[in-house]
Amino acid sequence: MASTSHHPVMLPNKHLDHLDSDYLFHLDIPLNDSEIVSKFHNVKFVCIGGTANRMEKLALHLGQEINFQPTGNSRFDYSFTNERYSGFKVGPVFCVSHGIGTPSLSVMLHELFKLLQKASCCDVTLIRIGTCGGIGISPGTVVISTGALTSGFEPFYTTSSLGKTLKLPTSVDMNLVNSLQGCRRDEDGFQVVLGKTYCTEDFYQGQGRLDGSFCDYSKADQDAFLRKLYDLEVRNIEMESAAVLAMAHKVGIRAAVVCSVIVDRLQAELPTESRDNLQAFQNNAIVLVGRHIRQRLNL
Ligand code: DUR
Repeated sequence: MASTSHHPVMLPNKHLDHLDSDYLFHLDIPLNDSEIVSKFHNVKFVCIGGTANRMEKLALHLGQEINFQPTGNSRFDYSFTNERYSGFKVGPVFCVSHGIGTPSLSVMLHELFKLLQKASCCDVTLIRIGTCGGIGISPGTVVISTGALTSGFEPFYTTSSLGKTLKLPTSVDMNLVNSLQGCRRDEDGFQVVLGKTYCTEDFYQGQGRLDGSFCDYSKADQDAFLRKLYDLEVRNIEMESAAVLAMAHKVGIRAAVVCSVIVDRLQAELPTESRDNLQAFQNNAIVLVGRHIRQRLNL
């Protein structure tokens, strides 16, 4: 690693010290199985994204980037797939799916963080690689989040604890953001933009679309909403950034959100590009993160 710092994952939950056994119910990993847990000790990067398929391809791509040599017949040094989530580990990189939205994501992150602590991981970076709608940003562009806003246009991830609303501040590591941005090369056929991300609980009304199953606002209201986001320096909309940035901040793990724009919301509701083009757009974020990981691993 380029950095000489040494930050072990240390979770702010004293109850964890007193559990006899602990099973990661959604990741399907028994934390008292030291053979499995020790496989994760070398993890330095956790890359997360919506779907299992995309995470498997991502792990294979990143494995090639870092010259990962699998042992035996498996292409990964650990993998799991269940009805909820999937994960694929290639050396120091672990790619895990999170589904859609912060509720699905947060369940996975709690368990992932517990796994990282149990495996005594140090200096871990968490990167969400996803898709998003752009605000005045054309499809194919990669947006790196400089912060996340949620409803009310506030920089908090809102959840609940014992029936009370819990607002966790979102926080971004600008060194990580700048380093990711610096991985763009002049010959790349895409732009990289920094901006705030608006994180919603819904794809349709939450993101100001007119084509949900119900909608009680006008086209003029939609225009005003998207314009307001632009004026607040928001450059993209998706459904997970606030929880990624707030939960990672809460447990002291460096995190970033890197998303490929698949539709400019100032131009259209849904993507109009071909499946092949959408695939290529998603690759842009992956290319950038792959270079960052190689650089950080001194490869
Ligand atoms: N996504 C959005 N809005 C968009 C494009 C992509 O939320 O306009 C992301 C976030 C979510 C999934 O996980 O993709 C929804 O399709």
